[in-house]
Amino acid sequence: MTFVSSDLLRARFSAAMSAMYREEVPLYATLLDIVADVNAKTDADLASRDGARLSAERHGAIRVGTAEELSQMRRFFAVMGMDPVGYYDLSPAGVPVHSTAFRPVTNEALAANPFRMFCSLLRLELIDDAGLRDRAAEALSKRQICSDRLLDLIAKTESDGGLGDDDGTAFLAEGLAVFRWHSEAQVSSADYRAMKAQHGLVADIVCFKGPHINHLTPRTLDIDAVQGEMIARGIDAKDRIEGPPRRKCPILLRQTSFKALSEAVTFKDGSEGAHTARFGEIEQRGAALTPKGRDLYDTCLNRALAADGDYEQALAASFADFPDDWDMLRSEGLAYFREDESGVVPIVWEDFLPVSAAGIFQSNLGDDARDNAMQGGTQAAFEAALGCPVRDMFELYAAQAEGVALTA
Ligand code: OOG
Ligand code: NI
Repeated sequence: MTFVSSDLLRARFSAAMSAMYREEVPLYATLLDIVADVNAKTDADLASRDGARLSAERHGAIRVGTAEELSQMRRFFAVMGMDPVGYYDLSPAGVPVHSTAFRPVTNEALAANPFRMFCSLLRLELIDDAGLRDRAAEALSKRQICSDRLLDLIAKTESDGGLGDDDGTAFLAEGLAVFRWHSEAQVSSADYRAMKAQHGLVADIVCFKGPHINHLTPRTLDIDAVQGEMIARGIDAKDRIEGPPRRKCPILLRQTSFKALSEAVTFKDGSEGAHTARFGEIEQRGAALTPKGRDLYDTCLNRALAADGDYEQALAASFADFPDDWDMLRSEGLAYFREDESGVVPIVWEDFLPVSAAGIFQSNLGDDARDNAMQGGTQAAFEAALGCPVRDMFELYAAQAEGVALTA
């Protein structure tokens, strides 16, 4: 029996998600056009190295409601060679979820297709109204996000070690359906309003049949150019690019998005309404930073966030301390590098940034961004729900840098 490789399944899944989202959110198609134009014109340092993977590259994001759903997602993404990497607690920013990212981890798998999925778990315990919390838990307990057929195919992969051609095709079709948008809400309009009043994310996660994909994000080589073009075309773009400032040597991740669209919804009582959750995002990826580099990044970013006045200026000023030269980044141990045919190259950051993620969440909730203190989440609680530990991103980058063979 020959199995379809997990790399191929992941590449096909990523392409299928993109095609589906293009139909569901037409502005995403516009965004892809802008990104393709800008990338074609950009002769950035990273371009030549990542050219092959660039046009197929994207990440997505989903939000699930229960431990069972999260562990099903872990098993689902494992079929496509995607492991949970990192733990993100969004509660300091007033977002009642904690998260991980499912992604490939080896140099080879990343080169084949780097598709990642940011996956958040609702922290139901943060709903303070006990009646509402019970109604939310009940709505979630009634739904099954994966079809029986999909669960069978996941179990088959786990026992046999892979899927044949036909099963692989069925797996992708059933998998795609999990993330499709459903306009029929599973709750009454009164419950929807109550959940939305609690937090926009509660309504988005609890009220629908499944964890609809909430954005897909192509990678650009020049995010300032894409942002400028979005504004020129009158697209309702987020006003600030998250992450580090523009630099000669890009580091980590810069992100911006266009605001979520309003989509028609029918409630269980037959009434009609609208839901605002799904948007488009663009990212520019740079070099992965070591723990030392990451500390320096956090220091610079926090200084800019705390400053008064113009944010862009404060950001540029505070990052003046961050070396913007590949040799210095390397000699000071701030970024990860590896050797390939073209010499020593920076390793691409494959992960996410909690402050940026919070900014993306907040700009797309369709209600006022909140900043309420919330009880922090714990990695242990998240991992208990997930059913395994998350992988440490710094260990993965160090292994990539050393050319150590990693086991998926
Ligand atoms: C996820 C937001 C985080 C990113 O790129 O930082 C994210 C969400 O809105 O569900 O995707
Ligand atoms: Ni994103």
